[in-house]
Amino acid sequence: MAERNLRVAAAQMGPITKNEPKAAVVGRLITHLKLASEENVELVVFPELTLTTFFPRWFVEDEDDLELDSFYETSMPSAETEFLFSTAKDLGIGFCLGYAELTESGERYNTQVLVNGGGEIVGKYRKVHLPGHEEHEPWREFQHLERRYFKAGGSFPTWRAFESVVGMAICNDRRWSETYRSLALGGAELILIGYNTPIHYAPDPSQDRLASFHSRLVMQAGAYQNGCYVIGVAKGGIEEGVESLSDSCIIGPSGEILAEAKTDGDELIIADIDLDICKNYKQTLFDFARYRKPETYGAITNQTGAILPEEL
Ligand code: CDT
Repeated sequence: MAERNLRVAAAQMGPITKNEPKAAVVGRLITHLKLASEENVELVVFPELTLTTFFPRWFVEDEDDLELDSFYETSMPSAETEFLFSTAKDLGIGFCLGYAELTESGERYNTQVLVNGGGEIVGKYRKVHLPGHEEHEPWREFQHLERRYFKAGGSFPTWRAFESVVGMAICNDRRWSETYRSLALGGAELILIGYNTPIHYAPDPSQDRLASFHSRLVMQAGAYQNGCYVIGVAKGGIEEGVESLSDSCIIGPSGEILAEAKTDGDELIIADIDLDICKNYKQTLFDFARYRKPETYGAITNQTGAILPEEL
């Protein structure tokens, strides 16, 4: 059997200001692609909502507001991203790009696409777990209105690409073990996750100092428990006064970190991965077909909140 080695990169982004034109952002993405090409990278992963500032931090009352619409793409490639697609195709590099999607019927999603080395979109994922709140909450230092500006996606698909099986997840999805297990049940060996994680968590600021630890904890556990590689990619640094976690990293099926970002800005980190190592885990300790007990996991799909035993 031929070896399945892949050189992958996490293309971390530093802050994007509210007024930064998408064309300027695309220029930064292309700088990443060119660097990646010099290093013979085959797949580059960009963050969640890569093309703009993280706009859910502001309240906009009217959803038909044109300024709000300017953060969304109505097609992909869009006019502004066409050059990204053609450059990647010329370089023969695949990529994963997060963006805000506005459909023809007016639905809004937090979306990520997977593009192969030939410039074709081979997969589209819409974020399932939308964190934050729906209404303006003035007591917060900044808003987190993803639940106002996006509709939730409805599945965790996987695709055959890059001689592997690939799945995607977006930011808050990475904190939920169901995400990784759903993708791994679709055969995922490689899980691509873009994120924007404000370090300050208003409902419980005691978690602020743990932002980096929690981000690694969930992605490393997800990788190990499912025998997958995980590529976690941040848009980090201080953006419009709000500090977000950087800490992009590439994690192996052992749960170990193979490469990690050292800065809070635009930074490309690279790892050589051997996809066949996934089998070491998927065919032993986490041999799902042999060891899983789905008949005992009914609560996972039948209920959302906890149901406690009756009080005595
Ligand atoms: N973008 C995103 O999903 N961020 C969330 C912030 C959580 S608090 C509202 C995250 O889980 O990192």
